[in-house]
Amino acid sequence: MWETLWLDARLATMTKGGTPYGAIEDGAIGVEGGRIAWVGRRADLPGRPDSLASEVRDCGNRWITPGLVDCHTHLVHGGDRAHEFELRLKGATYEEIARAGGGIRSTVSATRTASEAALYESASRRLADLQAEGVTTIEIKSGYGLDRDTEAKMLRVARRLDAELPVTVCTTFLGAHALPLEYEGRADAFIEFLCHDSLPSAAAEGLVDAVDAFCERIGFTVAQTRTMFEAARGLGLPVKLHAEQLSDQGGAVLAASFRALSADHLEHLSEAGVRAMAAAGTVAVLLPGAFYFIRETKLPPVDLLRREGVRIALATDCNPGTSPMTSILLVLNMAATLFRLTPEEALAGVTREGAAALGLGASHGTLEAGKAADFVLWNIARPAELSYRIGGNPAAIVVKEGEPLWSDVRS
Ligand code: DI6
Ligand code: FE
Repeated sequence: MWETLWLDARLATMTKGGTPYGAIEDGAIGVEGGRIAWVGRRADLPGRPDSLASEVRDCGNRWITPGLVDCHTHLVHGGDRAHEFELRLKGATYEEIARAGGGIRSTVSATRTASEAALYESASRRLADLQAEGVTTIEIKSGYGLDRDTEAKMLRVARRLDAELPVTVCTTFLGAHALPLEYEGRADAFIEFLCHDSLPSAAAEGLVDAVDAFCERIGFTVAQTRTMFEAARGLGLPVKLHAEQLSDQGGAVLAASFRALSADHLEHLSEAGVRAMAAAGTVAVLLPGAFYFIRETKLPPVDLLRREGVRIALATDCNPGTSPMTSILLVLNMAATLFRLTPEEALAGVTREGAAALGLGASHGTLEAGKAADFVLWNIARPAELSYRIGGNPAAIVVKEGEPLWSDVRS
């Protein structure tokens, strides 16, 4: 007997190679022990519904998708940058503000002074917005501490969100996000500190699932990024990279050479970068919220990524400087409108491909037997509505590991 059988649903399983969206009309999902025990057409159920599960739930012919995955966020941080936003609207550029000691550094000060409890409180509020729109798995980066204790504090908050709330959190160490004031003019020494002190101590505390860096003119060089990646490799940790966001530094090629889980942003990605990612199986994570917010005009090479078979994921990049965004559904709309992804590619980007970008492809991201019972019931007539609408939240019920955690069933 299963615990729950969800009946009378239309499933967007998001499995590859079959019908669009992996759709199953008149579908059913059996849940046992937080996992999907069975999924398929109701007609193929191995018995009468009430003989199969202790609880049978009628989905009212709603669409069900996998739980959504936000695979790139800076959810934990102190303060906000609304003031900087105001300056930018008066003409200052992002790079000018960063060079003048604003930008990331102002968030670093706010994050250093915030207590762990305050960081938990503000991050859980942002997380609640995402959960309401169906996010059940999220990646959270450090990178606003830039000293040993604050980097660890941020990652501890991320781990606590995972432990205390119905969400799966993957943590990423992003010490190489910006150069802190105390290392001004000594970037190599800062990288040394990260590799030999901050990262190993966070890893020893079990706080690190992956290692990231910001490879950019206003961030770190390819050589410094390579040093970070070598330290990660020494600790047995997978890597990913903020690459080619503002300029082409060759970061994606480097990331691919370390078999990175993902390379993210990629507006300035070269053909060589695309080919290297394709060969390495590195997922392209596109972040249309940041593209929109900084009014970038160079588009990521979506056609080339498609042609070379690079998997494309999407995420909010939720951060106070370049993407103060807590709507995963708006990401879908922006990806379709700005990057010309199809609604099916966009939905895959926050399910199957988002899970792949986190190394969770075997356990999350599609509706398949054996995977986590993370899924969302939607008040929509067709899956394309999820990327079509701007505003509004059609999520009816969000299910995390078999448990309905939020429900607003409008008939
Ligand atoms: N790229 C980004 O878009 C964010 N970090 C990064 O490496 C911006 C972070 C910030 O401005 O606070
Ligand atoms: Fe980012």
